[in-house]
Amino acid sequence: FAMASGTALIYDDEMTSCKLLWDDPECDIEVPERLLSSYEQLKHYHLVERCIHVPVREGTEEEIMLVHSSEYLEVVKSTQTMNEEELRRVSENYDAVYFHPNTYRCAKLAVGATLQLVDSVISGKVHNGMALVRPPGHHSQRNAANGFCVFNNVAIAAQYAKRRYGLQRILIVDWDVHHGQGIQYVFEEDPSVLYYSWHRYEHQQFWPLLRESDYDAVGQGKGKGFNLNVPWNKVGMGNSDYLAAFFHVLLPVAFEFVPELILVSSGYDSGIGDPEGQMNATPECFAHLTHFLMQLANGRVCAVLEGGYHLKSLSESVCMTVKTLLRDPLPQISGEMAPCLSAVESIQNVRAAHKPYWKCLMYEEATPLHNLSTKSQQMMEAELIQTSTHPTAKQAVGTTNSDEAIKTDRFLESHMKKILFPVPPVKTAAAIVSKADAHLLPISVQVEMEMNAQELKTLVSAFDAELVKEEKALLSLQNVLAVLDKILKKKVCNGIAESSVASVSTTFALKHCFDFGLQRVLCIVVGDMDLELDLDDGKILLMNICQKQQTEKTNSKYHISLNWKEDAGRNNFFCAVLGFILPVAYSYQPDLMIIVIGPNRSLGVNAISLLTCLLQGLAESRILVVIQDTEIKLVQSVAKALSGVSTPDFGAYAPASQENVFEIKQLKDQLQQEWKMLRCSVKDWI
Ligand code: X5A
Ligand code: ZN
Repeated sequence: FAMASGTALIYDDEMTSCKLLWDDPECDIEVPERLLSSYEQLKHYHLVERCIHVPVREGTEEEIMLVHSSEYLEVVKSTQTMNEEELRRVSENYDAVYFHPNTYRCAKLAVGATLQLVDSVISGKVHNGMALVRPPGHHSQRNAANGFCVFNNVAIAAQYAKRRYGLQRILIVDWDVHHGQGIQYVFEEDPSVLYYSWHRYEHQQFWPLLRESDYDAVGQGKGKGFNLNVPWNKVGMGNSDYLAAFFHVLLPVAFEFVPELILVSSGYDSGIGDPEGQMNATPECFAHLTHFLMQLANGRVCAVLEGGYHLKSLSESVCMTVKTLLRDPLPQISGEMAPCLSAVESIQNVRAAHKPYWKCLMYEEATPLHNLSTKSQQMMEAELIQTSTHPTAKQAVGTTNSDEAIKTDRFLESHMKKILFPVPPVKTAAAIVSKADAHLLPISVQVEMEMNAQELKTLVSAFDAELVKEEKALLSLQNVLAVLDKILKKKVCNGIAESSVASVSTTFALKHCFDFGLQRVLCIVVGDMDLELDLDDGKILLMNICQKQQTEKTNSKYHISLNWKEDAGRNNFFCAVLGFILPVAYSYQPDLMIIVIGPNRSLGVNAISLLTCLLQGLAESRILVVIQDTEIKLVQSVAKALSGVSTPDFGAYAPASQENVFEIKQLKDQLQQEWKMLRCSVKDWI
């Protein structure tokens, strides 16, 4: 079974042919340049030529009527031949909408482009893709245009995928800064479509000013639990707030939901510099969000443009999304990794509201926070200023909007130069014991042959003169070193090495890393293994997922043990990885990761591979996996994960055991002062 490969890009400049013809300060940000500058920037980064171009088509009336009424369709159709006066009058019937004689044509192309993308992905012609469309869709409703949206492209696509392909579970992720109330209304009672949206809300003071955008709108009837709203009650949310919402809300639920297809309502008004959103997420944040979604639904991700009104921010973020869909390694995410109080409050509220519907939240304390006293809120705010600062909170007052926009332009110009890096031609290297097994690895993996014996001896003797005499250890080190060296010199991104003496090899590898000048190495040990390491200076963060209870050792900032019984591993995996390991790893911001797979593992092959996949957002994807025993199935699966040829399949979801959930909860409480991305409840703030 070969996985589909390739990324579709759908764009047609005909969709730039509609625009606002009169003065309207609310609508004048939705301009054709949004598409033009995004596409230009994609060309600039040579991303267009790496994608598979899929042509647009018009959505048919039948397809549009999967979501909209025929009466409404007729209204939109009638605008084609209207003069400006008539167009104005129709527009006034709706909230924040303008019509142009070409609007109907563009809106049909936007629907068709979205459906072309879904067809390409589901048929296996491509693996994933993005459609750059105008007008956007997520606010439009059965009988109404709304918020620049005419036809609900993504909602139509979900209905279409259900009808045409019989899909049973579709996830819609709406990372636009506005609530896609149009999508919520269509699927409120439908358990086959899980709708997730975060949005600027400010206690209902922000457009579209709806009560039903709050966290307690969980869906209705059979659809209860399948509508997830994360309302942001403050502006200035940034990378860490968005990631926290993914770790603590979307991802656990999504992994439990097991979607067959992911549609992204991909609006970038949630990005830095946007005049509507007033948020602070930098473009690489969208790379990380995209990367996490790619671990679900077999990687079948369809991103469809919604909002995004700061042209530079929009186009850089579009590029980061497409680059990630193409499976380039991700830039390190910038900024202090600590969600702000208001974000954590929203996250806690959604988690509490959804506790009845999701196993991953079943041990959650059911404490929504709506009646927090102003006093304690103020106290917590004071604390917030000490612990986490958001750029907008610090922004100078008295600057005009256009000053701000230009400032963001300049910031992004230098920021992108800082974070983008050349991608090594080969992603994954492997050094395996039995070279005869090389053909079992993905063809894109570069198999390492023997290292120069003298070079090796010199390296090893500098570390431990005794070791040079031990033939077996030497051979084992050779594998690890050959791969590590390639990673450090950026000839490959990541790699895998079999080693019969993993603990010695790992100690040696770490020493080598620091000699090379690395500052922080995240070391995850799966299985029972003793590593003699000095863990005081923070240059190593050691996490051990082991079966044997570690006597004496208590968990500390840089040494964390998760004790799991043999059979508990799989069920606890998501709870631990999403709620604990990833947040700690993102808080630590390593330069390199070493995953060591030892004996007596409490994680299976799929779990180890998925862990490897999920960690690839960190350290520019620099991961060394050291595998102690020669188990070709494991090596094969990890090699696939590292090189990105497939995402591991997990099958049915089982809830974590109460015992293990509590262990992780306790660890969270103990360590969230140090590793702030762990925060998903405000109780320790008070
Ligand atoms: C698609 C989108 C925003 C409408 C804002 C109206 N619409 N104030 O971002
Ligand atoms: Zn928007």
